[in-house]
Amino acid sequence: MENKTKHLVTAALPYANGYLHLGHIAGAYLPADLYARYKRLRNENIIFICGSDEHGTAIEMSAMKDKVTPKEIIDKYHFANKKAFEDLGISFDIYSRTSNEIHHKTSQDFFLDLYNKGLLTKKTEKQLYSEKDKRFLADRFVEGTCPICGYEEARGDQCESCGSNLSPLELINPKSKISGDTPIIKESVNFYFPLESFQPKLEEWIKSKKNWKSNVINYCQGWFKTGLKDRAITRDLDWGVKIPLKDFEGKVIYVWFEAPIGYISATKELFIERNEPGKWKDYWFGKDVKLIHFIGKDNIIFHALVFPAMLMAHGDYILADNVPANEFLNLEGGKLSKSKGHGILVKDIVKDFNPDVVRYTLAANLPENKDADFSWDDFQTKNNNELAAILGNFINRTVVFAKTKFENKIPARNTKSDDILEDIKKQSKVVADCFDNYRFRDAVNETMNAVRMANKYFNDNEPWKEIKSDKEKCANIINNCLQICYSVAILISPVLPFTSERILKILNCDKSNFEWNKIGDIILKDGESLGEDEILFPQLEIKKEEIPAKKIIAEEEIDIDYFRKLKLRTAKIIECEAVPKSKKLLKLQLKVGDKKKQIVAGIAEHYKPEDLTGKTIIIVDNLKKTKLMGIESEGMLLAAKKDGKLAIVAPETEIEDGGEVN
Ligand code: B3M
Ligand code: ZN
Repeated sequence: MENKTKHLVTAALPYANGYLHLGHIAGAYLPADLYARYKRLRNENIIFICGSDEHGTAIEMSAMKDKVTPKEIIDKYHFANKKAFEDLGISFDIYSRTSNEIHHKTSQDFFLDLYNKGLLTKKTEKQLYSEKDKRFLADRFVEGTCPICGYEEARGDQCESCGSNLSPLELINPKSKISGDTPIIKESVNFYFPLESFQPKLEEWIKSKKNWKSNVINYCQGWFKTGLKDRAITRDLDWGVKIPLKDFEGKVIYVWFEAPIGYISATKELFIERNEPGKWKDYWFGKDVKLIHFIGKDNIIFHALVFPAMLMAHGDYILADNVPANEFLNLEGGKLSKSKGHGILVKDIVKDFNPDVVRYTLAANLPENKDADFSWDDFQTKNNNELAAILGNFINRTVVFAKTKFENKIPARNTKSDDILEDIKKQSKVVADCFDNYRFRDAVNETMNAVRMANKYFNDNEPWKEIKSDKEKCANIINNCLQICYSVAILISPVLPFTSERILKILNCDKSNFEWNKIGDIILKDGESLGEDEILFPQLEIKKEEIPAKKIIAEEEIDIDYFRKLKLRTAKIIECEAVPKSKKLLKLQLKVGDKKKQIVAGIAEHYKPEDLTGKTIIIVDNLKKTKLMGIESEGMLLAAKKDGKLAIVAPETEIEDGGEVN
């Protein structure tokens, strides 16, 4: 283990001021996880590092908006995002956070190292300062008119209307976002990192990266052409890692300087947890280490240029072996962006759907070389036509056959190996080649091709016929198919880790042979009992009108007029019955004042029809008519939901139906 190549895999540290959406996952975390899981299966030495990015003005801004402290914001999102990652099966070895002491210390030491080498330059600059707020107004803390396009709400760092990069001083008529105060100009000293002087070294280094993706190389070339500029690496802010020097109180290290150092701090933390505190150095200073940064394309400059330059400046550290950055994921053709409220949140989708289906749909469609699109139609197709029809079908037909014809045992084989097992082994090499070269979409496709081969073997060998004519031959076929089930469990596990576990359970197997190199081997022993079969991927039928709006529209503030558009009324349930063939739906007949209405509600798992008759509830009365399982529904009842519980919302005291709810 020790003298093998080490893989140090990082995924961008998400800001802890918002929930993760599918765009984030497709950009960095899923490809990183696929890679990490695959490498582990190959018994490679690999650690997979991530954590929350918890500094920067964006976080201070969110705190101010919500009238809470930055600490409250980062705690809320750190734990929510950590859980969302776990629910989606993203298998970090550590999910740390940049607010940890160890990170502050590590970044400060890094800063001091460069400072002591005389590499950092001090510059006195004019900055906007609010006497009322008693602080400098960096980047997003100031708003004013854009000097380029005249947009009146341009931010200190950027105009959202014309896209120009701005500095706070360029704004016409600047105002503090905190108090509305008009700031004055005051001088302040900040430190700069000499990025410009690193350009020749960076150019040479990037030139040696023959196997990098062209989108990343082109992006870097673009920067080289414009010419790299020195960068301010400190800010006049409170929230962040303090500058570890006297006379610099009230200033912090710029978030983009310390966040990548977070990869180093998190590695230290991981090995402290593992009781080998000095071991982090084997990775960051080691000879035979591959550092791989998985990121979205908006972070290329920091991972492919700025951070490597920082590491070069410090010396000793290894540099990235690869930065396989992805393009963007769109949703139903539009851009996924949490600020525009147009994203599917991980925490929501994993509640309603099998996380492996989410992983599979995204993995098959990663924005590796160009932007890609997520659509619910595709999600459903992937579940029904690929996961259920190919993978689920093969596992199911095999174990059901063994169950019905061979007493749920593994029938004895009479050959050592068979061509089909060799073919599956060969195919696993094709898949491996895709993983090794960061071609994850292809890896998914080739994985499914292996399962297609397995289905073809089953079909071509017609065990349902052989069982009547040649039971021994049939036993051999089914034994092969069961061995393939085990191989498939290994093969799919980077993409479908939860399903892989379920297959092992169905096979009644442990993980003692769970290694990539054993794909195609004979693992299961004759005569052993199988577990219980189950349907791995039930058919999905997602109706457009059933996709809850909340999944597409993230929480955003609304004004009172928007709320008033909703006509909420009290309604009395006159009759209630179950909808045949549906686990979730009840059909309700309502009286709403002098109107009668029928609605269909997804509450059958929580209420019995007979318990509801006679109750007064609250409905959205002016919802467009729709059909659920062919039944007309003319409104929607209100119910509260949390942690799998559901409770219908009802008036607190007796009140007539038809009453308006405000
Ligand atoms: N937090 C930006 C982002 O979430 C930033 C990444 C830091 S990686 C060191 O896109
Ligand atoms: Zn503008």
